[in-house]
Amino acid sequence: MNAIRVRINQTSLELIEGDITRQDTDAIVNAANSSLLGGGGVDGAIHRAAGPQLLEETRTLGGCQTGDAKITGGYNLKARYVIHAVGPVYVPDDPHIPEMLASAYRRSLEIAHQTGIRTIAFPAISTGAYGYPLPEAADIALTTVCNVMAENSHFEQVRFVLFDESILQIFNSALQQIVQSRSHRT
Ligand code: AR6
Repeated sequence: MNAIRVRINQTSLELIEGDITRQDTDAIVNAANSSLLGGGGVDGAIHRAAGPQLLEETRTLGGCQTGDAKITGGYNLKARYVIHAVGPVYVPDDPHIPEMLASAYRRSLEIAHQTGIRTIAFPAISTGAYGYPLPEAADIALTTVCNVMAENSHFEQVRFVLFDESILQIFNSALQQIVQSRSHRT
């Protein structure tokens, strides 16, 4: 499947299969943990690609709460900034968990806007080590981002970089449903 693109307000929303560390957007988002000291998955890949200066900077930040985000430089990455977002560990039937995942996306976009970032790439936060089921996580991620895009037009491009074709398919299904329900509202 090729890239999927929709336009909401002034922003192009794009879904692609790929590696988040290789994106040339102004910022890439890290699926971090609350220590901000690195880990596996996206976090490990970003720290390896950015180089040791990234850890030097994240050490100074005092960690980050679940549902929040903090920004650093991108060092050896193409992206100028990394926004470290902390998603929740999935717990079935806990009503706070979806809100914490939405908050991780919202806070990343708030910080990006405050920094003047116009293009940003997200991974599927919480869907690896943190165990969030992909269809639910995709719906929350895309609904949150689409709502921010509908409210303001600060961003030129928001890109989701999904690690394989099956994750891209799940995000695409969620996006088609959201786009349909939005078109029924107007
Ligand atoms: N580019 C894009 N997506 C990727 C990449 C990549 N290079 N590598 C993995 N994915 P995860 P989490 C996908 O585990 O669930 C770390 O140890 C992967 O297929 O990276 O939020 C942190 O330090 C999955 O769909 O993040 C935390 O302790 C998605 O990215 C913890 O894991 C997220 O998987 C965070 O867990």
